[in-house]
Amino acid sequence: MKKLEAKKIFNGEVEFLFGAHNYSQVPTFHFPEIAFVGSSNVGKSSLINALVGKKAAIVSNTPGRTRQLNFFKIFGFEDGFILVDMPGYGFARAKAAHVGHWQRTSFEYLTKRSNLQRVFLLIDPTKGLKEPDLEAINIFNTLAVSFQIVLTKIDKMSREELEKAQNKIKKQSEKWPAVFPGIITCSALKGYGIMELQDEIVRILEKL
Ligand SMILES: Nc1nc2c(ncn2[C@@H]2O[C@H](COP(=O)(O)OP(=O)(O)O)[C@@H](O)[C@H]2O)c(=O)[nH]1
Ligand SMILES: [Mg+2]
Repeated sequence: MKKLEAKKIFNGEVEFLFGAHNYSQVPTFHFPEIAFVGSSNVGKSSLINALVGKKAAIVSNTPGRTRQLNFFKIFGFEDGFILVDMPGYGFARAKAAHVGHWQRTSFEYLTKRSNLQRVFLLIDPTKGLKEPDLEAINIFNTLAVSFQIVLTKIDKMSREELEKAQNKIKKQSEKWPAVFPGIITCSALKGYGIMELQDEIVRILEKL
């Protein structure tokens, strides 16, 4: 897929479908879904906005919406596909009884959704992998949920710092069976890596 075509797909019509508090509220769709997961403030909503070139996900930043799963439909490719803006985690298996309702909802979504084609796990490279990230990765590996690492906010680092952080995560990822190879680096603020991520999503859709 040519870069221009991917860009055209993402710059076309996008619609906020709904926000779900419970997994049971989420209808069964036959459109492919791509989910964006990560800790609060890692930049999930900003990245979705950057991908679609408009303020689509801003709606999820309004109070009450941040603990929902927010579904955005992009119409420009075949019958359309869906980007899912997830609430910030973490999941703590050992403390299942104490895990918040919205975290359980996320967990249920990520593990039950048959049309979920890829999970992008966002990591802030200035912080590296934290305990909640490792817990999520553990769950993905255990349940064979295919996920790919996206380093966000790379505008905050020098090239050398980024390379160092990226190498460290790459090394850690060698032990993860469910990780999709290739770390994507981007900045929603500066637009770096956005086209690459658009291309990656289109590649996922083309393979279906
Ligand atoms: N410097 C920088 N800041 C960013 C970037 N993406 C998001 N932010 C900021 O990080 C904060 C959290 O972003 P948001 O998208 O709401 O994160 P979410 O909680 O994961 O949805 C906001 O203040 C954003 O402006 C980025 O690429 N670079
Ligand atoms: Mg958000």
